[in-house]
Amino acid sequence: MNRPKRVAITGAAGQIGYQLCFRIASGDLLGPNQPVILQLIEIAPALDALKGVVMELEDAAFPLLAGVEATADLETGFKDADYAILVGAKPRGPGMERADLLSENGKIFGPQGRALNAVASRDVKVLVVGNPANTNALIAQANAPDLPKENFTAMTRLDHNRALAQLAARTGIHHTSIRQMTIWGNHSSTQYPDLHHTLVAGKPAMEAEGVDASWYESDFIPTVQQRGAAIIKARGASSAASAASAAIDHIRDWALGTDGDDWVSMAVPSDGSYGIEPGVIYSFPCTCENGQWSIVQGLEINEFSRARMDATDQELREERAAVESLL
Ligand code: NAX
Repeated sequence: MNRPKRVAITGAAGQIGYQLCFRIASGDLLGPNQPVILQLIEIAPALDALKGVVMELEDAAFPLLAGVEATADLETGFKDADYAILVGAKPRGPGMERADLLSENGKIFGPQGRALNAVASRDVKVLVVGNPANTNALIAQANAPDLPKENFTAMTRLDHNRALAQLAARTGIHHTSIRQMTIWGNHSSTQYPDLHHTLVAGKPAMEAEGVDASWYESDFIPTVQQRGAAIIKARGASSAASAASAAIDHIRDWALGTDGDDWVSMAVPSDGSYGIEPGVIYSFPCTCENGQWSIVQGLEINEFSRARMDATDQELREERAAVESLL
């Protein structure tokens, strides 16, 4: 058996954290031959609830679970972590402006970045799920100067998977036969789900049965952008199992590699590719190999896409400006 990998999760007693713990302990993150140690982090008032999660993990007797720790102390929780999934965040309260939300979250992600910098594995791979995820990742990254900048990412994989599901439903082709889906930009309503490079059963998605410009612009794009709100309306609670599943997809593909000529959507530090502002954490089409992601290069960008890619870039620049003092 391999040496156990340490996976830290913040917000571990919350609804996404609760799903993540059991999926990871059962081997869904790193495969059936990789033992894991879970390092679960919560704020002090949630430690009792977290104790219950630990008891359930013990009771599940997972063969791959080599240990569980539960703590409210960041340096204990991130010690030697190989992976850190940052889920706990401050939700938007009534009347709260975006700038307030960003600065409240800065108070969480700044200290978390500093703790990762101090005690995590020097190659810790970080995924931020807690919203506003892209800019929270930027804050954590800025506070961890000794760690590789490219190891700080944010989650748009749920949006990617939602886009696959919508296109599969429209075309009647199973999502496993759809490749090269792209979400550009911010995990917010400005995100741009792009079908211009997507293949459905090997053929261009924009020419697939049931797909035309009107459906794409007036139905597909807004449905993907607003799927989170539709789930809240139907379930009375925000997406949890699908969000945890997407977080697992994100880390698994990053660690173990993407499939052949397919790619995935990951929010990563922009290197200026496709004219996007360098430094912002922007969702690009990415391939992964040997634990490293790379942005897919050379895709042709038409005018329609350009305008939407720039709008979501603009939003990320504004978010960055709003948290400048924390960077
Ligand atoms: P919950 O409110 O169920 O759980 C959050 C947990 O985080 C709570 O148990 C809370 O005690 C804990 N927490 C808060 N501050 C913390 C801190 N400083 N350190 C450690 N733990 C802390 O929320 P849940 O539904 O699990 O959602 C968590 C976050 O994911 C939210 O910010 C949400 O907006 C975000 N999402 C992001 C998505 C994405 O695609 N990027 C999709 C799903 C989800 O909406």
